[in-house]
Amino acid sequence: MILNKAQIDAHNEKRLAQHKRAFDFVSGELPDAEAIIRKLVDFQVAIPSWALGSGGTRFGRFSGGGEPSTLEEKIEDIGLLHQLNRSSGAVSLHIPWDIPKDAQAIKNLATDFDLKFDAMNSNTFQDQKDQKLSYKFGSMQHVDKAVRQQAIDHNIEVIKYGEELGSNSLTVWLSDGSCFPGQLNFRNAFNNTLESLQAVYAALPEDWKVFVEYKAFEPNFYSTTVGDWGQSLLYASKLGDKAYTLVDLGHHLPNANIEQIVALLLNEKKLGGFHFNDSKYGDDDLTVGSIKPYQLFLIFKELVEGMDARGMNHATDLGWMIDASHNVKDPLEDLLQSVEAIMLAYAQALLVDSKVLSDAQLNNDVAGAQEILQSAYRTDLRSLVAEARLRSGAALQPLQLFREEKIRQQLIGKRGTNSIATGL
Ligand code: PSV
Ligand code: MN
Ligand code: MN
Repeated sequence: MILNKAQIDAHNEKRLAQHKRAFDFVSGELPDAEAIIRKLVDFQVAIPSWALGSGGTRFGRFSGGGEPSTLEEKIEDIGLLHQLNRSSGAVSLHIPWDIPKDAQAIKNLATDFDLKFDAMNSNTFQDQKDQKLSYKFGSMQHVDKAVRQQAIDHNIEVIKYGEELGSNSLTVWLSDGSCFPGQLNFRNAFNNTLESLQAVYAALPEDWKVFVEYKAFEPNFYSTTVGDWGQSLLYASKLGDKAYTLVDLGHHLPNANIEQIVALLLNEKKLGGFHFNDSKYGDDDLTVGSIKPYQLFLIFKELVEGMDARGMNHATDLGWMIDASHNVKDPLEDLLQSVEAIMLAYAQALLVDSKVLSDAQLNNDVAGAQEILQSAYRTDLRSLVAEARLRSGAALQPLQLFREEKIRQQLIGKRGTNSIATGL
């Protein structure tokens, strides 16, 4: 392991007095800081195996060096993140980018780092070497039944890998759609996709869930067959109780009210998974909370309220994953920032007194309701998030520790400057 407990302890020791001052100041003002801290300690967000190298754009890729080039190294990187913040305790694999050749060995390695396997992701949006039929004109929607069958078989294979690793969910994101009017018969594309998804659903183990991820556009720019939450909800409803919608924050048309979508999907018991990222224009996959942190807070407020209304466990009853990756930052620093933004928004959402808010709503007190939300959002809870880390044995300031211990330089020393992570 690149980092040991003594290094984390020494880092925390140096910052403890300053941290305590900030924490006592804030927690003294809160009605129940302890309850928030307990929830923060439990909350874990999965790291996708494809976010550990610099990636992102179609136009160029600039590796900062020391990227993990095997699945084992990717798990080591996620283990390192988890040591630093104790909130990244799960891995989400993309097949075939990260095929576990020896599943038991990979599982053991993950256990050494205290990591679980979250949702498995299939990939029928690219052609792979040695693949028989092409997905150029779609996969599950394809006019040729043989292509559809190939896509079904691939998803079933992904489930098999997941079973070996102890995962219990499959995320299906399809790039299927069309680029020009007339290219596709919408109804046929929908029905073919439904039939294909039904075949995958039939192969799901008893305790598994399938998440149908939607996306408005890209790589198809005229229509997408699972293009929005309505279409995803239709598929999930027709498939059955084990099928859910997955919301990726970057997959909406500009200015969509994502918090309302989340509230309604939870209300319908059909929200299953979540991909965090941020964007200014489209599916930008930028660091969580870097562009629209208030929107992130509003989404979390709906998640907390909706899950509480249904008696759900925040930490385990939805599949939480970061789906961000780009070109200009160290991917590990970037992921630390994303996790921090998620924990902060979650903490702020937990601060909202739903009873007081509900009273304001029942009285049509519009200004009062806005004050309640904004005062939670404007409360600086960074020291609470740090306290949760401290209590779980992580670093008070993960990013600083990453830099102090020159971890990237160590990774470059081990893996070289030219190592390339597989993925996007
Ligand atoms: C597609 O844009 C997506 O959000 C899906 O979740 C994919 O699995 C992931 O990005 C990586 O391409
Ligand atoms: Mn996604
Ligand atoms: Mn995406």
